[in-house]
Amino acid sequence: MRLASLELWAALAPLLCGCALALPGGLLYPRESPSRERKDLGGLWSFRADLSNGRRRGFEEQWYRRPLRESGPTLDMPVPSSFNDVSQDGQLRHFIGWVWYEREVTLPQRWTQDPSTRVVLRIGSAHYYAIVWVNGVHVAEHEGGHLPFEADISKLVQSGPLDSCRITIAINNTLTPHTLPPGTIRYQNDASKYPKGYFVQDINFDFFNYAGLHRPVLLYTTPTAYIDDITINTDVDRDTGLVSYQISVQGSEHFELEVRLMDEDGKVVVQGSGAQGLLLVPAAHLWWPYLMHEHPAYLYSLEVRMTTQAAGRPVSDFYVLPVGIRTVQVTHNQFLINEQPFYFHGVNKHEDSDIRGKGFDWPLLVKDFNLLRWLGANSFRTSHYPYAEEVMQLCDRYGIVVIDECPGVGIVLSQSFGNESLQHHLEVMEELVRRDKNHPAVVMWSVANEPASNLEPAGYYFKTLITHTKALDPSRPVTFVTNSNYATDRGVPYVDVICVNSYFSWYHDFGHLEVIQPQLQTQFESWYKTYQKPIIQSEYGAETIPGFHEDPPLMFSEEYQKGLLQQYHLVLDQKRKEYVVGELIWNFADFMTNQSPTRAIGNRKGIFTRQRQPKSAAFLLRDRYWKLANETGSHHSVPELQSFGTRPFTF
Ligand code: BDP
Repeated sequence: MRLASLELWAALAPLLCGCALALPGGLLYPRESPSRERKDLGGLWSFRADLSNGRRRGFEEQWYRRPLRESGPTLDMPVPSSFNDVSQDGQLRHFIGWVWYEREVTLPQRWTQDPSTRVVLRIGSAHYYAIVWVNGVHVAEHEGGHLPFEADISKLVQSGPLDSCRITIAINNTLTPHTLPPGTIRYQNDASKYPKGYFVQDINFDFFNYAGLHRPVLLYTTPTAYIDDITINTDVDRDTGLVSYQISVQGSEHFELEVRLMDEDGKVVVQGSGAQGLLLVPAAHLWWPYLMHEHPAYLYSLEVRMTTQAAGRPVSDFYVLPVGIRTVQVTHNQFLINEQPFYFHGVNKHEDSDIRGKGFDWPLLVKDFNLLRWLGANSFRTSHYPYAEEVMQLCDRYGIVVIDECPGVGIVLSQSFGNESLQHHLEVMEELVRRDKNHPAVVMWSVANEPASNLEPAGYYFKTLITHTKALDPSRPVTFVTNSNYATDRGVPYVDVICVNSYFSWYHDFGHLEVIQPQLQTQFESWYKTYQKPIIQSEYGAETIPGFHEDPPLMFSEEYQKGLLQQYHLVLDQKRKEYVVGELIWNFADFMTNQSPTRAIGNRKGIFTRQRQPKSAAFLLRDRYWKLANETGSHHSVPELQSFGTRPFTF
C-alpha cells in the first residue's frame, strides 16, 4: 500500500488496521515473555480410532468422561503427526471418521492457584473437525484443519484441588461438499461387489488427506487482562518507515499501552503509546526479499507493554512482535515490492513427508528452507492450505515471499458454490487473515486453487470472497489460481494478479515437448489481452521418477522433466519482459496422494524427492533462479558452501 503523504496515511491508518475483521478477538502466536509462559504438549498421546459402524461409539459411551484407557485399548500416537503412516495397520492408514486423542498434563501450581493467571489451550491444527474436552468438560470445537484455535481453560483448572488436567480431542477427517477442501462420502451398496456398509471418501484434489494433530498443541498463560491482538500496517515515505499499529486488550477497560520499536541491535528507534498510532522510523531498513538486497528480511521488534490495575496492584502484559517495513503494489504489468519490480522465482510446496505425513517437524522445515535458499528461490505458494505459523516466521526471517493460500482446493461440485460453502469460505479467510496479517513475507492472498470457475455461480462466489478478503486486509492483493479458459472464467475479473496453472505436454499432447512454446504463448497472450493484469505461471511440471533416464527424453525420465521446464523457460523469458511476474514450479518435492493408476506412490513432480534429494531438474532450476536473481536483485555469486544468516530466532 503506497499513499501520497504522511497526513493522509495518519488519517487512514486506523481504518486500514484490519477493522473489517468479523471474528471476535485475536489469535496472537503464543510467545514467551516476562508475563507469559508456555508448555508444549508434544510427545506421545493416547489414541483410538472409533471403528464402530457409524463411528459414534465414542460419543455414545462418552469416552471423554474418563481416561481413554478405561473405555478400551489405546495406541501411542506422536503429536504433532498425522496418524495415518505411523502404524502397521492398513485400516488406520485409510481410516475415515472419528479418532480420539488424549493427554494428561501436570500443571505448575501457580497456574492452578493464581486467579490472575489466564490459562489457554491452543491447538495449532487438527484435521479436519475437532471437539475438545478438558477433564470431561467441552471447551472448544473447530472446523478446518490448517488453522489454529484455542480455549480459555482457566476456570476449569482453577476450580478444584487438581494440579493436572486431562485433555481429550476427538477429530473427524470426513470431508463434505461444504468443507474446505470439499469431498464426498460415496456409499457402495451393491452387495455383490462390496462388503456391507462399505464407503469411500472421494476428493477432487491431488494430495493425501492426512489427518490428526498436525501442529503443536500448547498450554500458555497470560495475565487475566492481556494483549489480545495487534495489527500492523507499514508504508514508506522517502526514507522514513511508517508503522501503524492497532492493539486490542481484553480483561480490562482501563489500561495503559506503551510500544517501542527496536532495531536488530535491540536499540529503541521510536516509541508510542495508546491503542493505536503511527510510528515514524527515520532512515528505515526495509524488509527486502531474499536475493533482492544485500541485507534482506530486516526485522524490527515491536515491544508492547500493557499495564493495568488488578486487585489494587499493577499488572503488566508484554508481547513482542517482529515487524518488517515494506510496501506491495500491483500495476497492470508489474508486482512491486518497495516500489521495485519483483519477479517470483520459486516453488509450490506441500506439508508432506515420510511417516509424519503433514505433521510439523523442525528438521524437515530447516532442511526445506536450506534447499529453497540453495535453489535461489525467492518465493513459494502455500499450495493448497495455510502452512504452520513457524513456516511463516521463517519466511519473514529469510525473506522468502509467500502467496498465502487457503484450503479452497477442489471446489468443483455445484453444491460447493452455495451459501453454506461460501459462508464457511469467508470465515476461513477471516481466520487466515487474522493469523497471518502481520507477516511481511505474505504479499498476496490466494482464496482458491483450480475451482470450477467457469460455472455460473462462480462469479458471485468469487466476487463475494475476494471483496471480503480485500475488506479484511486492504494492504495486500488477492488472487485465486485458475486452470479455466480465459474466455469463460468468471472469477478472474475480481483478482489483482492472474495465476495460471498449465501442464502442456503432460496432461495434454503428452510426450510432445514441441507444443509447449506455441501453447504457452497463446495462454499468456489470451489472458493478458483480456484483462491487462500481471500474470504468474503458478504451476507447471512433469512427473519424474528419480533414476529414470531416457535421451531423447521420454515421459517420467529426469531428461523429460528438464526438457519440459526448459521449453517453459524460453517463453517465460520473453513474457517476463512484458507482464509475466513470476514462475512457480510444481512441485518442490514429491508428495503423497490417493492411490490411482496415474500416481506411482504419490505425485512425482518434485524437483526434490520426498526425502529432499535433488533430481537433475533441481540443478537446472538452480542455475536459472540465481541468474534471475542477478538480473533483478543485487549481485550474488551462486554459493557453493552456504553460510546463511545466524540471527537468533526467538518465539
Ligand atoms: C494441478 C493441481 C495440483 C496437482 C497438479 C498435478 O493444482 O494440486 O498436484 O495439478 O496434477 O492441477 O500434478
